[in-house]
Amino acid sequence: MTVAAATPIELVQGVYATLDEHLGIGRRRLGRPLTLAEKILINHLDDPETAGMERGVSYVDLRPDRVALQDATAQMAWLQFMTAGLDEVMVPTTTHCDHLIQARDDGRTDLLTAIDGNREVYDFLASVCARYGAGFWKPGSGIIHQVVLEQYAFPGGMMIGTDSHTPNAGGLAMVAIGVGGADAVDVMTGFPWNVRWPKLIGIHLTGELSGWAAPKDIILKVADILTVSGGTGAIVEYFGPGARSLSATGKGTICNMGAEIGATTSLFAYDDAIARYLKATGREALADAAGAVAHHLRADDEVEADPDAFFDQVIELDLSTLSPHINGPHTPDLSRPVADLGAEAEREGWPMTVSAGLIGSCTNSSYEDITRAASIARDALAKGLTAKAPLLITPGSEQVRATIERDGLLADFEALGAKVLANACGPCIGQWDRQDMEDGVPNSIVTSYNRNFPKRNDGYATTHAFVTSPETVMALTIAGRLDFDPANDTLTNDAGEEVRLTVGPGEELPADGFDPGEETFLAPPADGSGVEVTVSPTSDRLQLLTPFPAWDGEDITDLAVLVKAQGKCTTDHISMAGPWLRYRGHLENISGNVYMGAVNAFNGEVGTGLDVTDGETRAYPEIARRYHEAGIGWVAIGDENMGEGSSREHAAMEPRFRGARAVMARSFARIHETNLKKQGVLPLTFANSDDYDLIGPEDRISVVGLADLAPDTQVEVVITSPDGATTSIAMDHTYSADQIEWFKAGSALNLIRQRI
Ligand code: MIC
Ligand code: SF4
Repeated sequence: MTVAAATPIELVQGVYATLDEHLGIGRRRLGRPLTLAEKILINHLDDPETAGMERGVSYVDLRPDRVALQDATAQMAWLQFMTAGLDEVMVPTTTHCDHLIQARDDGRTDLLTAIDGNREVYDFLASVCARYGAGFWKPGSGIIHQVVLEQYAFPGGMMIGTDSHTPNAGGLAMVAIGVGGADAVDVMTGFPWNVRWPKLIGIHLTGELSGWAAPKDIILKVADILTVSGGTGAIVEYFGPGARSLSATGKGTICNMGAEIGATTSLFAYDDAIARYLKATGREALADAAGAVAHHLRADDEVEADPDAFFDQVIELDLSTLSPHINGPHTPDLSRPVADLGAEAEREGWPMTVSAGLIGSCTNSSYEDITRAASIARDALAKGLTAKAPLLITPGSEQVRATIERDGLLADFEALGAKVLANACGPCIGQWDRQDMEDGVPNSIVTSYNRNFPKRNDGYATTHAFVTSPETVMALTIAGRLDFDPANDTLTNDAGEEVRLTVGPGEELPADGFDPGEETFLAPPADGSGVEVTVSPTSDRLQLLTPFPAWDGEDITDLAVLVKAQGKCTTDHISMAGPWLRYRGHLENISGNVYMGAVNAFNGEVGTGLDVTDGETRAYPEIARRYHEAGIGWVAIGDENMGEGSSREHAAMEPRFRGARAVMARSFARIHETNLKKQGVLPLTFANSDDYDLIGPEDRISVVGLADLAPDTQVEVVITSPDGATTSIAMDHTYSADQIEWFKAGSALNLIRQRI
């Protein structure tokens, strides 16, 4: 397997070669025209003739074209892959070093500090890639999704990535799906990838954006309409004249943040804007190949003419009337027009002063984004304004950084006092060693990122994070206040005059082409069998994995309730990022954070609960460790959309490692539910949502009749209260017949090992 710094044209041609035949099969079997998402899925089915295609019901086997891993999730993925005993990856795979770089001083200094501090992990990832034939993108190369967009994504392709924002590549008409590491290992070891045939949401875009409105505002508005769980189990397909008016990178922004509505992925059709982007990023041959099959890379004409006949839900958005939006704090779907934020902040008591503005992340760091934001910086300076709050810029990739430096755009930001950070996730994932603010001080920040859960950026629960477009971040940072509406309000400049900020149209692509910047890719050797991969037994950052035990065939009885979480319990609550990213390759050490952020439903406290062995109150990770050592099995109880957010399988592996047998919730986010299944923990949902209320802190839980576990059946759960009274409730599950084998084997990986 040769893995280069680009998708080989032969791979793309291979995918296009089957389109006629496979789509013919799909149209015949479904008896109707097809949407774009259906076309790409059908073309990647392991067997298009027999696969079930009942939306939200059938499970199907798919054959993705590529796999992408980022350093914080790649470690666990590779540690799992290594136990499979293969000599090389079976599908082109790349690893991207982006999450482990902490933002503090400036790009260069921070990068060198990270290379030094993470040497062991980077060496492991570089060697494991070389050993097994994968491409390695060094620290400094950029954020996985930006690099994938620039180098690997292609119209009509399908990829999976161990990061929830993998759908970013939907901007180039690709079906790109975020998964846990165990899913990636399925594909890397040559097995198909199993997923439920998705529902389809169509978003019909008409009109055209103008003024301060940006592509980001489309997804901020969609998040408002669909909420953080409205896309669960669905692919979101954007179409209509408004879709064709957006740049490829603008489309990417929208698809990227589709993760925040729980969508399986989002995508746009291939069009001229995508062709322009492919050409500008050196992929003329690919643009030509896509152009030749363009009719297959968009929905059939009937779909746009009568969308209700094809989608489970259709949303209409007129871009001409869409105003700039801003979402937050603490959840990405709390949305309103920028113009209304001031009044709401006043009412809610959110700090009105902006304490920092942050531009970049995988969501918003394209050339177009930067040119628009830089135009505001230039305008402000020319009008005698300065930024009232610190401004931090994280370029999405080395290519974007080198290009915006060459074109004088970084200088525009720096003239306004901005700090340019490394090409990495940085403050987007809690890797922000924030010097100018202390924990406990309520403050507001504005970012062009996608997530804003508490503690997400600087680790402080008292920071209120609002997500918005780069343009609005600039305006609010210059104004220094949340109650500033750039379209209507004025600011007082250093001469005492009232001035109005303006935003330029931006440039879709650099007129002088992209500057690739420093070489940051390492291709694997032709034969990696001699490469040694070492994991020190004394390392505190990497630990080889021991397989989880297989199911013993018995019912699971007498489980303690480790945690009953109330309200939001995202993967950040279950396995915090920031400082804990350090232990992403060491299962035992990272288990020191398990459920640390969960709100205890019995008393509202964060991160602590009752240890039933002695009645003491302790931190959840501590109780989990004690139960583990005492051999006590346990359950975790969750509310709605349990495990929302990240793809990190640590949120499933840590509970599994510490003895969780089941996680019972009102509902689950897709990736977390799958991760639990893959690692051998039963995800069960309350058939009657109010049954959540029945569970008390000292109850014992039994899951009975497991020998009869079968698709489309319920599971009986018996709750025994301390006085011995028992209540029996029904719970639902989403296991397919194949997935039940994962449970029986103890994990999906155990099954792969048996099959190889
Ligand atoms: C995120 O944005 O939450 C992350 C950090 O990129 C995660 C992946 C991780 O936890 O490593 C994601 O989105 O999947
Ligand atoms: Fe990185 Fe943030 Fe994007 Fe996640 S959302 S990949 S942390 S930049």
